[in-house]
Amino acid sequence: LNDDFGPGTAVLRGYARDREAAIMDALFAVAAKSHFRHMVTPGGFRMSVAMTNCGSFGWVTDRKGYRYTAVDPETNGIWPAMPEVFMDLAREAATMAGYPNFVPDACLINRYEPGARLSLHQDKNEKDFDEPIVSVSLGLPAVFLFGGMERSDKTTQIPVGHCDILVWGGPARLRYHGVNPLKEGSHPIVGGFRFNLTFRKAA
Ligand code: MD5
Ligand code: FE
Repeated sequence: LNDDFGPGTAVLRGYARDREAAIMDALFAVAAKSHFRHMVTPGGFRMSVAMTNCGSFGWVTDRKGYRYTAVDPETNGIWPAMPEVFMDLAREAATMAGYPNFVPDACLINRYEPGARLSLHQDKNEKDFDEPIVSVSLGLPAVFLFGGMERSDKTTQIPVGHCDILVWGGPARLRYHGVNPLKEGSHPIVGGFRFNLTFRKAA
């Protein structure tokens, strides 16, 4: 399988297209229960990306730090269940990429509006870094920044578009990454946003 962006990575272009309508329906059903919100970083900055979660655990940030919780702090109830169409897609993509045992227990849903960005960071709030992360892009195109093991390492730009899936595991799992500010546009199905489903095994 292709690992154009280095060992442990796989890019599945357009892989989610055969179920894009079911994915968008499920996404909006999740967001109707646990709404998109702009979380605050430990340093006090409001994130430009709006987020929600589904699954047994959800990723949150506030003044106290970054962590996974079983309860949505906005509703004080559990996060919405992970839709079957999400789980099936994540497991298929992971299997295609060489990770046949991936069973995510968390799906962070990121919503980018024009200008929204994600600065360079590592994902390290999960318990086991041997578990991969599966990322599904929906809607407006974006430029993904893929760095190295240090924040100062040079980054490569990866264009990501509607229904593309990227899988990050093994030696790629802790590489720095980010997303450039989203450009204005309108996607025929998704409208003026980019959504990203980020499947993890948190616990
Ligand atoms: C996004 N989201 O496009 C990205 C997709 C996040 C986040 O980064 O933390 O919500 S996930 C990309 C990712 C995950 C784990 C490792 C690497 C990339 N990597 O090694 O580059 O909204
Ligand atoms: Fe990340």
